[in-house]
Amino acid sequence: MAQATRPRSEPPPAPTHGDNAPQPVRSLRDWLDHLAARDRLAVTRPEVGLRFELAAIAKRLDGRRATVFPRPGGHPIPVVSGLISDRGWMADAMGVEPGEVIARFQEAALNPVPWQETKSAPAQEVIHRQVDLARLLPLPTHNEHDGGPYISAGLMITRNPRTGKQNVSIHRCQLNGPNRLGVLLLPRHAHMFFEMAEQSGRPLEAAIVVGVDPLTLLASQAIAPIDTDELEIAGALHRRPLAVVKCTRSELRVPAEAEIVIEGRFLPGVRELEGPFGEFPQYYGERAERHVMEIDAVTHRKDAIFHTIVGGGLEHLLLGAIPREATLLAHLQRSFPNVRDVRLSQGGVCRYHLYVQIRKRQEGEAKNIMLGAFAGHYDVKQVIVVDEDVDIHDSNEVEWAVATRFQADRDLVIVPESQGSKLDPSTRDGVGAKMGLDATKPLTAAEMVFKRIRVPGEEAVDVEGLLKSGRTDWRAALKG
Ligand SMILES: Cc1cc2nc3c(=O)[nH]c(=O)nc-3n(C[C@H](O)[C@H](O)[C@H](O)COP(=O)(O)O)c2cc1C
Ligand SMILES: [Mn+2]
Repeated sequence: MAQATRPRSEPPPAPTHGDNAPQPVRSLRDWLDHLAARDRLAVTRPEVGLRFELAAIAKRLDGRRATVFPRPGGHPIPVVSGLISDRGWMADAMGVEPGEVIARFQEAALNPVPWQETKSAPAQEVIHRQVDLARLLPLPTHNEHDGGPYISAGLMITRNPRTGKQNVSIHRCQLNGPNRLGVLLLPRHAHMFFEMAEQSGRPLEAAIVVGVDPLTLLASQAIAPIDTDELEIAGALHRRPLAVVKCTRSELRVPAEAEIVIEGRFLPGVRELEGPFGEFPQYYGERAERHVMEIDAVTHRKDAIFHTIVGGGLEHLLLGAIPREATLLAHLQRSFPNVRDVRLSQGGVCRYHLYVQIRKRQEGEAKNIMLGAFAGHYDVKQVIVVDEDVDIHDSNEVEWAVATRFQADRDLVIVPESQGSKLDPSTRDGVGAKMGLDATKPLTAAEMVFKRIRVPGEEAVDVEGLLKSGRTDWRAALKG
């Protein structure tokens, strides 16, 4: 997509953080260019159907390519999905090595960069005050039993009614009427602000920002204290202040480079049915009475792009995993400096199963570490602790450690009836058990007992050079 417009008051160029160091990505369009240059972007034929067909294609390409859908369902605004399919892609977006992603996120979360306001913004090139969302935007329906078309990749910007500080989070938004959305607000920051507003009988102003770069999306998932503005974490990830613009109907500030902004407010005393919706554990989030947002205005770029996240896809999983890993690692390392790395496994829906790699110093400490991890986030349901010779980025390695270093009568910890994830259908409304597995070697084991087999020279040997290229005629080869 051509870069047709630029903000008139662009922030100054960023200071570099090293000679020729790769720079963080700053806009959705730059990111699409980056993906296209690496053969990680697919463009479909025009007019793919918004109901299921679009999600079906995005899902099939999940993990390999992001997808651009021109004229989806005949709508002039294109849709993009699958912006992050891989942790390596997020490293590229940050401008760091894959092994540095967690540390970079921790650094950004600890050193937020205040945003910079601009007067005119690409996000407001076109302004609609007569709002019919289904007509203005290409809203897709993803899963078989979803309650309707959804906005699934919008940053919900709200403000603390008491302090004025902004918050950013992502919430599923079901189309409930031409200018009404049913929104799932789990009890975190946006929900808290809404309760403050509702108690005084007032609406809560909100803006939904669709079409931002992957770092701003990631920042929205930071597990930060209340009154930490996640747009400032986005600034830190960008290594320069994020340009923001004031909304046309409220005091909220939104990313100026965004593709689309939906302005409105949550209504006090109003609830409407929302759901079901296909969620990250690969099950449906239930249909229930939820908060309602009424929309007053939609603004967008002249040639706007709409972003959708297919529930349970890698984009959804990784956006949650990276900030959680950053928080869990920092949390564990405060008490256990010998914790080296953590990983929320993909099979554990990037939320429930945590691998912890330690440099073991003391028998029994793996069990203390498990308990620390359960306390670190209530979603964590299973913790496997391994030694530093086990690669926790490879689930097969972790399973091997469990297979050969773990005995259930001695190395298993179960905490019954504790708080878990309400989206885990095996819990009783979020009440379930925790399980910890100590798969570390005993410190006192005789050296040869846990010595991993190794063929000397296996890594170094030049196999390609030694194999005659493509030759399969073994009889002729043996004759010399
Ligand atoms: C794609 C995606 C969809 C999400 N949907 C919801 C949702 O519908 N409701 C919700 O409360 N949280 C949802 N979340 C999680 C929140 O956005 C996340 O926990 C956020 O960090 C909360 O911000 P806060 O701590 O500032 O309140 C979603 C996250 C992602 C990545
Ligand atoms: Mn927050």
